[in-house]
Amino acid sequence: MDANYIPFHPNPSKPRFAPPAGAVDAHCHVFGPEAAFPYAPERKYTPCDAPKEKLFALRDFLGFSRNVVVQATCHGSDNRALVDALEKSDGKARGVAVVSLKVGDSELQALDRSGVRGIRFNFLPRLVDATPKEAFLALAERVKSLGWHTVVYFEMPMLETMTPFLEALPTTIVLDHMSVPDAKKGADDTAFRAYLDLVAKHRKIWVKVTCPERISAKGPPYDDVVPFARALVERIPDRVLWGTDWPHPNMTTHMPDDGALVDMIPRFAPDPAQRKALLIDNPMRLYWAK
Ligand code: 0GY
Repeated sequence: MDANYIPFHPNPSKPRFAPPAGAVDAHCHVFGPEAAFPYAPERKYTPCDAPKEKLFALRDFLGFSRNVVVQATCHGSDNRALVDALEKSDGKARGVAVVSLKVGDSELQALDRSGVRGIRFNFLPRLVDATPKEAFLALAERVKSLGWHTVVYFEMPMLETMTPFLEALPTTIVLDHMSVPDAKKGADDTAFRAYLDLVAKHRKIWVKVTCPERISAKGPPYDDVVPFARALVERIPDRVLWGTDWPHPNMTTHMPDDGALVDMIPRFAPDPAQRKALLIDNPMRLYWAK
């Protein structure tokens, strides 16, 4: 399969906003390189190679200190590219893996030693074939004893059917990309208000205020996404995370400028104390506790 999405931005702008020292990019990926780490046969898309060296260079260029590398579906449950990145990061990266339902305890323990701190459950039909929720719950029970959390990726129209599952999960939960609200409806929409109430009620639920480029109905500079992120930062300041989502898989309309994404942070979190929580305290608590 040829690569079928737009490559990442070749030369992002230098952000005007300087992240505070110790800031964490808490959602990004490494892809391949394919010659060393082949893509999964069951993948729904083939990315361009986005190797760890490029990610680490981007981290430094944008002014971040650390990365959380999240396993994407194009690598399936083969976490070798992820583990390689963690092991070559000088302790500056932690990971979120995808594991098969048959994963053994020794594999989970090895992932833990490499710096994995969570597993990801993906509910997007365009990215994965469905897994029964009971199977995910059983996996969550197993990783709980390692102190790991679960990252759950679903989109806002699924909120009602996802709620009992989220309530049943025994771990801390991190929701990807604000669960992709409908930007056209605005942050006062009933569904997003219900979402805010749900995440405020359950202290185990965290949210990534990421992916304006995926959520926006208007495109750059993604003004229509700011009210969603801001509402979350205000409502659950100690349970929000921020990340670039580099190299932005499956962007078909345009490729974001990572520097411009960093420049959105003060709009999401206008107060320096909010930004310290978002960029340092929260991700450090979740990913660098041990
Ligand atoms: C993301 C989002 C996407 C891709 C994946 O696992 C994946 O392949 O998550 C997407 O297409 O929305 O988290 O980068």
